Amino acid sequence: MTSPIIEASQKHPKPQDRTFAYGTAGRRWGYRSLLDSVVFRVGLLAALRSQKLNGKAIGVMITASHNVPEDNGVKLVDPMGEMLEASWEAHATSLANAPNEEELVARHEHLISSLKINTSTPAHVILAKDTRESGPALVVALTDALTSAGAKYDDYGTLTTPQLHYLVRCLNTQHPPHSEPYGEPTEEGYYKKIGSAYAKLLQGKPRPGPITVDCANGVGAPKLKALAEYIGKEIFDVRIVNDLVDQPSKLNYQCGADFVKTQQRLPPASQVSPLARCASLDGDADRLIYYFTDSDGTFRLLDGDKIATLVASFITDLVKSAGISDLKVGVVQTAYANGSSTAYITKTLGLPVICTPTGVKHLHHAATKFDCGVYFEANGHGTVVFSHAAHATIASHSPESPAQASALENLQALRALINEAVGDALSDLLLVEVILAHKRWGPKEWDSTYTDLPNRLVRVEVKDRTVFKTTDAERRLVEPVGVQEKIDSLVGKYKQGRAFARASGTEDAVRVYSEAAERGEAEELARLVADVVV
Ligand code: NG1
Ligand code: ZN
Repeated sequence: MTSPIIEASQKHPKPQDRTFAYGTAGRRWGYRSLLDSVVFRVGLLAALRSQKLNGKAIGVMITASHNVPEDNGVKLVDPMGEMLEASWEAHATSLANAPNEEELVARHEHLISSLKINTSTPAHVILAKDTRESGPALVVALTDALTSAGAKYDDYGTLTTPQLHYLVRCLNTQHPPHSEPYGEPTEEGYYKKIGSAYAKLLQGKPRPGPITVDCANGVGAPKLKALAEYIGKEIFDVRIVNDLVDQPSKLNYQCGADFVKTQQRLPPASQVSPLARCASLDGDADRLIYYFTDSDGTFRLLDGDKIATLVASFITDLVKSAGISDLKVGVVQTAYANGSSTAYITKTLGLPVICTPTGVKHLHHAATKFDCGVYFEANGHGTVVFSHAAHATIASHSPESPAQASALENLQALRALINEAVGDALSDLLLVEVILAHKRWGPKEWDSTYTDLPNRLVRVEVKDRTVFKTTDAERRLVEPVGVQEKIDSLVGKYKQGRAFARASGTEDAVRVYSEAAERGEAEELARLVADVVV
């Protein structure tokens, strides 16, 4: 008898000449025809993951984030809304690379026995996609796999990546031993949760003026509209640009968080007056960056580092004002964080900083070491996580004055506003708006907290990026032998110089980053390091 998996898999055959690997942020393998078999096989793994975890809901998101419209990708979401446990990435790679149906079934069965999976446990998978043209066909590959594996699934249609993470966490916290559900497991529940926390935090505060948000022509546009409708124009006056979701070729084109961060300029569609607050999301709305033009027309970027410092300082003040003394706030960054931000956090805010390798899974994990861990990549992906102890303290602390009581209430509302499961551009946007209103700051006051060191990021094409091996949170190369010494001697020649080279986890290239006291020097240093690497 042919197994249902073999039969279903024959409709989604693997291209013979390809090898796939689970990347730093899920998988991005371009073109739909290549991804069809990958998504099918990820579906099989999602069902196994759910069975392994006693039928907990597992999420599958089809998106390629900030990448070009022709790309697509697929990511698994673990029960508490986190990214897939690292040890399972190898299983994804193994299934994705099985050369034919028989081998796929053999590897699938091997996983069942080696991971001791009880296949009579009902599996539950929830799925969503972004607005890419290839999304619907990939959903067919996914649901074919889930059906063939006998898994129950719910298709939530088009969502932002963080909305799917939110839903997974809600579904898995509805019942004991969880004492309170994360939220209602619906899209409306998401708007309700973060929208009402936002309204609560703005009570008695100056109404924020209008904000222009570039939605990268992606899924963030309709979702931000829905959120804004829920909250109401009175306190959330958002002007949306780049919302052409019915023109898939426009996704992330000349717009979006990645465009603005790498080009350091306004998206052409944004026509804004000086000192007006602007923000950009990426294609699946998990990254957020702010910016504005100064009175003299200069473009000023308020990136993930600026968001992290703003959030960390606000929470620190709130904790203090609430009279809580034993809650340790810390910040997690990567090597791409601007040196000025790190100095500001440690010297001015007096908070500890941990540096991790690139990729949010590393940052998220390190952030859980603090009672309150704030993590952001410079590119705008990040959030805040609270430990169990911190949640308990915030829920049960007794204030000793009306001022303490009000700070505590704000801290409690902040917990509801923040999407702890994953970096979430919509929730982060509301968070920044709240903090600016509380501080009575415009973008210029925020920007003036510290001045970024001039920096440069370049992409270097190399013959084989796998020969580049790093240590010290990717800040130093151990291989190829001798290259780090050359970088060190170059860096030593520049005032406030810092540079590193590492292989990209998502593209076939090496990235070189440099910083120095002057713009020209930062650029020269990047060029020289790139020459050493190539
Ligand atoms: P790689 O390609 O490994 O540098 C890029 C970003 C990461 C992260 C991942 C996943 C930079 C320099 N790198 O990783 O921060 O966002 O993509 O999307 O921005
Ligand atoms: Zn993204």
